[in-house]
Amino acid sequence: MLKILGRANSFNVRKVLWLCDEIGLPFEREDYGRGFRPTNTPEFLKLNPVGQVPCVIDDGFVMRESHAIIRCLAAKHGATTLYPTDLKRRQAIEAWMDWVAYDVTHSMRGAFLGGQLKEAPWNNEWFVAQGRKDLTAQMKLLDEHLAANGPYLLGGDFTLADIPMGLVVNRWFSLANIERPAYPAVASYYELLTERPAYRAHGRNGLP
Ligand SMILES: N[C@@H](CCC(=O)N[C@@H](CS)C(=O)NCC(=O)O)C(=O)O
Repeated sequence: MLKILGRANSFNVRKVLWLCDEIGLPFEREDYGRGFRPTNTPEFLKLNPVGQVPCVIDDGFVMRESHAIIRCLAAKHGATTLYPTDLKRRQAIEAWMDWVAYDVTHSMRGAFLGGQLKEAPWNNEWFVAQGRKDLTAQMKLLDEHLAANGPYLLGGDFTLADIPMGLVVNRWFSLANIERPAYPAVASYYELLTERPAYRAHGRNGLP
């Protein structure tokens, strides 16, 4: 059975848990990461040299990086609506995933890790202000995209791109101390995703 190493409250582990529930893939999970078993031991680093969760073991095959993991599992299990074989559609899905993994994650370091959790080194005043500003601009862009092309990122179908973005949107609405403009298409997207049991279990589940 698929083994997921990582705490269930981790932003990136939650993407894998959501995908597994979404496609009905059974798994076992072991708690690793902050507050649980350490990820800097030689044993864990042999599995994931960057010492982060999630790390997933599929019949002896070890995977790391949440987006690469969910793409691999969706392809392996023939989830072709979530991750189509058509290369143009696939490219559009991966583009949104990469945007979240790089640009939006960077903004959230300031807005969330620094501004909300007050974690060093992200709690630098300038970095927090910049993260809030960038994240707000990114949510505006998302709002415009969804209003014109929604209700999901790729239009009518829920795809793999909506998994990282669903986590981002949940975090956006969980942020305190931020001036949050009303973005109606983002709000509707949040409600639409909430209809999915797997999102309620791992995305909009009370955690930021
Ligand atoms: N790019 C990586 C980022 C993974 C990451 O940042 N994981 C965090 C949890 S969300 C982590 O391992 N933090 C250290 C810890 O929990 O001990 C991915 O997408 O998998």
